Amino acid sequence: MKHPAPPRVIALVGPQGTGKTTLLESLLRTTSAEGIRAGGGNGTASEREMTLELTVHGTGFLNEHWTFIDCPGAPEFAQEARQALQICDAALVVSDASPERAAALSPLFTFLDARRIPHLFFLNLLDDGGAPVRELLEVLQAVSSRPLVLREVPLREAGKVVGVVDLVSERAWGMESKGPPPRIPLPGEERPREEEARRQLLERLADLDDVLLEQLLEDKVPPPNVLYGQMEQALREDRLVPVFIGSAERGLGLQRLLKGLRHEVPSVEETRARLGLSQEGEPLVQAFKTWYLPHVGKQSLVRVWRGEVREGGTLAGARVGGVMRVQGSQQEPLETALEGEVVVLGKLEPLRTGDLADPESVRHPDDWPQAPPPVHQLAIVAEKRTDDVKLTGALGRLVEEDPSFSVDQEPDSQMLVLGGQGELHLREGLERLRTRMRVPVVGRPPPVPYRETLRRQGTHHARHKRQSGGHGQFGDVVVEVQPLPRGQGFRFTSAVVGGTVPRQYIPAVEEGVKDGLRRGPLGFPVVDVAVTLTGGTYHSVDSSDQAFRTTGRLAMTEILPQLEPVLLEPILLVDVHVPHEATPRAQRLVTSRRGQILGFDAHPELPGWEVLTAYVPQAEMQDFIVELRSASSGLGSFVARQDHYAELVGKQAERVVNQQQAAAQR
Ligand SMILES: Nc1nc2c(ncn2[C@@H]2O[C@H](COP(=O)(O)OP(=O)(O)OP(=O)(O)O)[C@@H](O)[C@H]2O)c(=O)[nH]1
Ligand SMILES: [Mg+2]
Repeated sequence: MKHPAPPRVIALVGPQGTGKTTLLESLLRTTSAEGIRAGGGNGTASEREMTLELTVHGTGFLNEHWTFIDCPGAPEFAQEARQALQICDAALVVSDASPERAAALSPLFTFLDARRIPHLFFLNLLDDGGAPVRELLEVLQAVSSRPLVLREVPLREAGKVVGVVDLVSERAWGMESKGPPPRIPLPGEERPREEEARRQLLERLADLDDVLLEQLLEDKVPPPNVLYGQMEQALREDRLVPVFIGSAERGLGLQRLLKGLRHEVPSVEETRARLGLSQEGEPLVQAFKTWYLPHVGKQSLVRVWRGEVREGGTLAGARVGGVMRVQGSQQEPLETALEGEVVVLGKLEPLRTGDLADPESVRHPDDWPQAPPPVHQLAIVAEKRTDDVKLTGALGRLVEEDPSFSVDQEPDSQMLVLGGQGELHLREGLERLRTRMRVPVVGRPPPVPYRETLRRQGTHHARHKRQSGGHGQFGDVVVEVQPLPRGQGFRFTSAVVGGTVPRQYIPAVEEGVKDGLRRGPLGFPVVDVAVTLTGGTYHSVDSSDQAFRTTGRLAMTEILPQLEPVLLEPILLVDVHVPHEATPRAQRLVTSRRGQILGFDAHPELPGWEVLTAYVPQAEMQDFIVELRSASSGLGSFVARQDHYAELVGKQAERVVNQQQAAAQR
């Protein structure tokens, strides 16, 4: 039996809320998958919500199979989209026609261009009126290293868009309702504009093709089929980005888009070659998403790169516990998954997202997109104490499902801290812990690791003496305490001469001093101090390690309050990434958060973006991302790392100390 041609896989990507899900629904309606709602639920278009997780939908068009992966557009969920992009044959970038979208498209184009992922562009929301398409394209061109080549222009009647004109064939089509769109005549007065746009298209193509360039110079224009062929080739080689136009909601330009996909999107063989995967060999799959379902366990969403996969077969040395076709939130068991298909595989424990697996082995490709560092954190505890043990495992699975979550342990409090890409992302994380992992948790802002140090130096004589029948305890030390410059930590030296404190007890004194510094008079660990043991006395029977350790601690608790303790707060070095237009607002935000701006520069990778570098107190970073996003149309982000500690005095310091003392009394 001859298998049908393998499906081709398209990832729908683009800025948030530009109509990707709407477009998918319209495409499904136009093609064979009649009446399926891409969003999963069964609400109407007006209740459509932003996409948080990718969904997979298969359909057929003109006897060919297609798999569409609808990806979230929100930057908080960008990792989902990047993972889908890694395994698709082509990306379909959907954006509405507004110049402000350039900033949002910049990271996406940069990703696609760097990885040489063929992509097409659908300019959506071409409704009544609308912006002049060619002007808009010039704005967007600034953020794409590949030429954006307009393939169609809108046809307007009395200011209303009524159809699209294909610039290659110079034919016009009207709105689609049920079947294919009607051919409509191209009115004479539209001709000059159409011809001008066509001339630009040919020039763009000629830039990529010397033969065409010569022909054009001799005023010879090749026939449409030759031009279509050249464009197919150029897309496959990722040398240009064809731009289709239309309206997802009103059914404009959809058939033209589907035909464009049909002719121009590379096949699975070509994609395999692009990714450097060999054509010959045993079955090969790649996981691009992983999830855990209650009662079902682990499921891996994979693309089959080579061969066939069967339930009960072997992959990554493990048994394939089920092969399922996916359609939105529905799954349906399959006997065999064929080359090129996207399917769910059950219970493949060794397989992690990104992994390539053949029957015996598994490897993680170096170029699998790395998750961005977290920008928002919550300290979390299980709602029920009895879930504490389950929590660690649940968090591990959550990070496996979405590597843009991270889990750390806060060193001072030992609390578990869940990091993520924003408020919404973390809320989604907690929700998944509750529903999929069955461990309800509560999250709250993580503690700030304050420290304290001293402003004065001093000497202190401490004695610990206890007589309680039998053996007593006796320790006696003289210590000198000195503040050190910032960042020097803790230093202990002994300057004891003549054995006034016998050598064997000195380490115990140091331990005791450290005990005493663990929680200073303000309630935080004491740092940047030097302690010198200068003398003391001992008792031949009652002295012991334990007694000297207690004495060391006592010396600290007695002397520290007299040496002007001062609070230290952690300061982060923060690189804030924002679209150029948002830089002044980001700057104001940093300043209002007691930040100190160190400078700004053009972003090294993203056209149209800037990097603002600043010192910001960690205490001010708690919901920084929330305000940064609202100051930058949802696009801004940052990378922060601990840099140094700085003194904090006055009202703010008082508040911190009072809170710490109140917490200690609870
Ligand atoms: N007027 C008009 N509205 C549209 C069109 N396409 C989408 N919309 C509307 O735009 C809004 C966002 O559409 P979605 O399809 O959810 O956008 P999305 O790109 O999937 O959004 P995210 O998944 O959050 O990135 C919805 O209210 C749609 O009804 C269009 O062609 N014309
Ligand atoms: Mg969506």
